[in-house]
Amino acid sequence: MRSRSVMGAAAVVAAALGVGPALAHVTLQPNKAPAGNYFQAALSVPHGCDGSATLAVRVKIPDGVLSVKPQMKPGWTVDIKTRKIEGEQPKLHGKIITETVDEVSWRGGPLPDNLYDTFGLVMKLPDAAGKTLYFPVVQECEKGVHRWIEIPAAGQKHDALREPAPALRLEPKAP
Ligand SMILES: [Cu+2]
Repeated sequence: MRSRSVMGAAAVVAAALGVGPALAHVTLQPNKAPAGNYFQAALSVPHGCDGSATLAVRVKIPDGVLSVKPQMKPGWTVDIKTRKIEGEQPKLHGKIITETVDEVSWRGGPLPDNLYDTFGLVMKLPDAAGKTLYFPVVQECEKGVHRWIEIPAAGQKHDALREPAPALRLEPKAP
């Protein structure tokens, strides 16, 4: 199947760059952050779908992540969907937060397969050191789609998945 050879090629490029195979997929960079902090990261899109250009990148924001702002990108329109916060509602700067960003999508480009691009997010992280947050992404291309939504089962390696969801490891805050 051709997609394996494209992924294979991306993995070779990743290896040549001295980075892990996972970086040949859509990932969140950086992929570690101090728990509870405000944080800036970007979804890195290193290839299209089976050689086809990327037209849209849609990401689901995990529970507990607040104050999300996507990056404005010339040539791309940004759509932000929100959801009501169920259960205990957090306070930020003395204000009770009842709604949060649920999903962000960038549509436009196209981003050709032989180029990479990044799609930025700023956010407030939950105070949950040791936890890994997953940001499932759907990458729509001119032809085809990649669903980077797989979450490793307990003990399973992220790299073992075919379409792993971008992950962010929350680390203890520096003392
Ligand atoms: Cu890949």
